[in-house]
Amino acid sequence: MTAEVLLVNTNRLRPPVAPLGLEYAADVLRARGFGVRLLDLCFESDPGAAIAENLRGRETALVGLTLRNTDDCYLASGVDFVPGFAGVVQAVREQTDAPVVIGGSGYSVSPAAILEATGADYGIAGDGEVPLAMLAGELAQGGEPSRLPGLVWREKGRVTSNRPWLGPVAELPRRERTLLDNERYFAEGGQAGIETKRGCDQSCIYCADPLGKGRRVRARSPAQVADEFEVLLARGISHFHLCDSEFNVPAEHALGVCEELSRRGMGERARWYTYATPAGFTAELASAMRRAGCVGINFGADSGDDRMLAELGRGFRAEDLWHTAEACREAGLVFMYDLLLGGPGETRDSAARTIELMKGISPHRVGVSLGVRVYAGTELSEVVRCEGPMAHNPNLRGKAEGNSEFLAPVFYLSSALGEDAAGYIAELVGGDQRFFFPTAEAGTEAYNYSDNERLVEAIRQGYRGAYWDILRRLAEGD
Ligand code: B12
Repeated sequence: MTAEVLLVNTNRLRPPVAPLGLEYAADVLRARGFGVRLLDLCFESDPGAAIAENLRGRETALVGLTLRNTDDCYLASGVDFVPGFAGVVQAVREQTDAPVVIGGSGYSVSPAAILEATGADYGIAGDGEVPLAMLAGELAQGGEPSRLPGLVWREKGRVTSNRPWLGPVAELPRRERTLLDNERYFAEGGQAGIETKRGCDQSCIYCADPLGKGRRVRARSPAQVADEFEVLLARGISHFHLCDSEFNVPAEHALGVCEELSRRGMGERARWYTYATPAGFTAELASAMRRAGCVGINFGADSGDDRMLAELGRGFRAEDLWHTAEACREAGLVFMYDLLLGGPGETRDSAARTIELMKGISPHRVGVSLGVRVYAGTELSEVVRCEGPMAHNPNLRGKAEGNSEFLAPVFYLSSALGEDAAGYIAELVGGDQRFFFPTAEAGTEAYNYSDNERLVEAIRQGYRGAYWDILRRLAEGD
């Protein structure tokens, strides 16, 4: 019998979010003839013991570990997950001589630095399914893997990397969704993830998504997406969150998916949520989404100030936020606007204008993030470099020293907001219940989904759906 590939989920946050990437990787590995087993540390009370037990006395060809989040990306809390992940890699190493490979959406924001920090043998940046199967094949044959797409490895003491795999996702095998305990994730996490495409062609200066997923959109066919809904619905899973960067990029694909979902009666059978951009969002798309089972949308609005929207590289204007809101209301969709305050050029005036606009438009909820996480390879990281030595940059918060790869949480917070930026924003929000504004003092449960007990309890009581919408319903007694 050939040795199996062991896939390890290291994300233990609550509510639990299923590691979709591992599930998709398993489909490709199996299609290429590999045996696959899962160790889901999310549901293990003693991860160290579970690792030892899983690896003891078993032939293992390769161990793949996923890192979904490097940190919680919140300035107010600034929780760093990389040290814990490095500990898990170490624990695996102690139990096996099999090659250790790491990957994931968190891993892909800083692949070389995380390979160094963890001591894993290989990393795969970006899409993982095909490169992981290729690597497993190459290693099984004693081959030389250094030409594989997305591979990150050490050569003569230096970390080297290849470009990510950016092939057609529509040609990947059918998504079986059989690796994980999806029913348990639904019962405890309140939703299941589904991807309709990868990649994003928008030019938001702070976003790391295009680095890992590419700038060219690689779509799955509407029928493939609908099939995946069917697979999960058949197991009693009824609430979904799309895992696209932005569902309506491009709008034609979004419309095509909606048509297929409507044709299969998803409007009556499924309830789903998604991220979307206000750029080019139309009433036609809103009503198509509603007919297809969409119930709520989280828009990355970022700002209500035209100058700031331009600074952040957004492709819309403040006025569009009114039209988007109107389209959602007409279609009967619940929606929220996510703000990203404190970026380059933010002033007390631009922040005040943004909060005022939000109060005027009155989306169902407004999420406020203060401080923009800086990632290597983004335009924002170039802005930071141009501003001189990081340690003396008045616009940086978090780990500004000895962190030139931006791996530890570090945030841009425009000094023009003043010493007490959080206090100022809190004053502007003025206790308005429609706003989620996490602060260090009040705790971040108001909006952070990382170990959020309020959400865990609500889901236990039967709430389902996007977390912002569950928090909204809790507040409104809905
Ligand atoms: C949808 C989404 C959510 C939804 C999830 C809904 C659901 N049911 O799945 C919600 C809203 C709940 C959410 C919450 C959070 N999220 Co989120 N989320 C996303 C998003 C848009 C998609 C994630 C996804 O599933 N993608 C699809 C899968 C298939 O892709 P993937 O996971 O990347 O896997 C591929 C590769 O990474 C690789 N791979 C994965 N694992 C492995 C393992 C090995 C061994 C290998 C080789 C390869 C590999 O192969 C896979 C297939 O190609 C991403 C951004 C993005 N565009 O990916 C952010 C993202 C992952 N989230 C992020 C964050 C910060 C969070 C929160 C911590 C926010 C918070 N503070 O509340 C929480 C954490 C929740 C939790 N429990 O972990 C960040 C992480 C950034 C970072 N620095 O690490 C991201 C990248 C967004 C961003 N750019 O800031 N999120």
